[in-house]
Amino acid sequence: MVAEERWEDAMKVRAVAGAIALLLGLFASAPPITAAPVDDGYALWLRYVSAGNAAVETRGDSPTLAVARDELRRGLPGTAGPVVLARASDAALAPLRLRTTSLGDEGYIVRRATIGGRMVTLVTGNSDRGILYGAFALLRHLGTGGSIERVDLASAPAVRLRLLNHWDNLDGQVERGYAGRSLWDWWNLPDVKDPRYVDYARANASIGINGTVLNNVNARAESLTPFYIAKAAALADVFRPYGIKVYLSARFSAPVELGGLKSADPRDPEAAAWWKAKADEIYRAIPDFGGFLVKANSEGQPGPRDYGATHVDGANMLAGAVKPHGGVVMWRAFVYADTDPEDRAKQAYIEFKPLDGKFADNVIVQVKNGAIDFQPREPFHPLFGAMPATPLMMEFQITKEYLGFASHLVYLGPLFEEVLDARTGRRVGETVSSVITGEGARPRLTGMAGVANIGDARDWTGSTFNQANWYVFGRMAWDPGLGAEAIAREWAAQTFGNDPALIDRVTRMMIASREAVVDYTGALGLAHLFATGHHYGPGPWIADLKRPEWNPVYYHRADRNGIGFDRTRSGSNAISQYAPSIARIYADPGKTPLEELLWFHHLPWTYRVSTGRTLWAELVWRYDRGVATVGDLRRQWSTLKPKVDAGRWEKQAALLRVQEREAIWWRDASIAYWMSLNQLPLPDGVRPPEHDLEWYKAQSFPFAPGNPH
Ligand code: GCV
Repeated sequence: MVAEERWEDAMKVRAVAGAIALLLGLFASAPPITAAPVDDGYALWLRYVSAGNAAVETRGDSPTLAVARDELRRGLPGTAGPVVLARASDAALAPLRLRTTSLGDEGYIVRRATIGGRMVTLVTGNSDRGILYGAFALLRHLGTGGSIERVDLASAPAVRLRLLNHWDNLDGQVERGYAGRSLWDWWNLPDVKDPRYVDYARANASIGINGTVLNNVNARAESLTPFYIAKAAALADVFRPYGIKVYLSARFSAPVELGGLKSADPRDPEAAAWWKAKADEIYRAIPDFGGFLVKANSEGQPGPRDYGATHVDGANMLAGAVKPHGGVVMWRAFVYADTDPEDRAKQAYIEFKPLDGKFADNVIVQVKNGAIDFQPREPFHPLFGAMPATPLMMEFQITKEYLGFASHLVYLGPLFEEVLDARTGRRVGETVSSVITGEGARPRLTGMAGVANIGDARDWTGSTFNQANWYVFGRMAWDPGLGAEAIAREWAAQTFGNDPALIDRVTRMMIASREAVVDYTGALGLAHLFATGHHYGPGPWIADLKRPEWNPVYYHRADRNGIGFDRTRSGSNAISQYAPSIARIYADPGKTPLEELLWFHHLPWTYRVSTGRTLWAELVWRYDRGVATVGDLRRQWSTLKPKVDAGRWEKQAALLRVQEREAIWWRDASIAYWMSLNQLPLPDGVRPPEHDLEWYKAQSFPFAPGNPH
């Protein structure tokens, strides 16, 4: 039983109790018989307000149709009138002459229609999965204030692979996970199938997510043993009716570690045969297994380069193993090497660009949104648009490794939108979004992955607002053009209720929150200023780590005179990896957007930026703006106390207190450090840091969550 049902039951008990009290004339003085249950956020955005026994009919029979029907019965008001779920190929729909070709195999139509002489609400698609997505679209329509009498929806997903990437380890720890431990109870699987897996699948299906990579990209070979394949198969069985395929991260050296081979060289027929046999074995257990995700030759992971082979050799060899079964290989482009003195931001492009057009047709290259690593802001990755003959898949990070973990309220919609809308300059009108949706290209694999922020925390993601990041990822993967604000509004309506004033306020808070985290962690294109390992809190002074590009000083390059990473021709020339029209903008500090200025330029502290302030004054101004915005978030949230249940309101209020305190910490620590370098006074009227630099440097957080071990 899920929370909303418990909540509904409890409310029914309360209603009956209230009626009895009223009858006895005791209403005003009687104490409540049951206390209102605390809303723990478990129900996510699937909190249907007027559940009843709506007449929902399915024409045809399948597990997917059954779950679509059950969801509608759970969520539609009893007055909804007949709702019919039918495949587009159903003869009864022929007179309607529906245009279903463009729906593909996952799109849906939801509209009023006369079927068999009866006016009904029709939910249809070319497949049962399409119908399932249509059912959720109908519930969303109602949950955001739409009426069933005028429903008229049609939609198809923009990309084929809409995947969560779980960085979950087999021991239950989640790398960069801040919402408890892994949902997967590997120990008790396959026998114990936690009912929560069904709710996970429902939530994902409701936003169009159709695949999940179960294990960390820093993979253990053991996840490919029969013992773990059986466990993955059990999860696949639960997820299948919801249109969700299971994928696994594959450790490239598994043929050596599990198979006892001498080499995992992709050109070695023995290694290829091992993978083929392994794929066959997996498909026997999971007939619709999606395929492999691979992190190769990156941060110590094994890969084809260990043998002098290329990423193409590695990816194509694995692709050959899954191809007969219809599987895919998602090969990550997140590579950089400590032996390479080249600017880290350039390394993936240097390695992958020459491989364009060489990958097998069931390989898709998975590229992070920016060239470094999921920073609060990064310019779009230069590979987007630069590999026209290769399918590229977006990788966003939903879990907020560098954005205050699960503690800070940061809505990622504006970040996703900014990247997707970026023009590549390579072809007329081309954007990052059109690259990943494959617009204008021959039909090919397309996809978007999000590193999951889900754990076994009761509210799944560590806070109510983090749920919005899961939600916006799914919605944007379905339709990158929806817009961050529109998605925030629909999430707020379904999560907190359809009160326009509340939705306005929550949406404003969400939209403001992204720029706030950029401001208080380091604006103007600064990046990677985080404390070591866990990446929580400021560490711009760190300079003693083994690899140069692990040190914040590598990224900001600040000294007495200036700050920023020169990526123009006088520096690393990373700008040359962008299309000439974009590179020309980035070459000129006067034209580079302020938001990206120090990503591309090393400038004197006294440099005057477009606002009229000096660089130093602008940076300080933005730290203060970030702190002020968080203060404002707190104030806005406090006005919503009467409109939000106590359970969720109190937790968020406490987290906002943490965020305000930590925004101040970030600001003060950073300013103290920059002042130790530039020796400049603070602009007039600006509050000095509370402590001296040594105090900030002395802070340590040995047990911060999510840190790999
Ligand atoms: C899974 C960053 C993170 C690592 C992560 C890596 C990756 O470096 O800090 O935890 O490893 O990205 O995306 O592979």
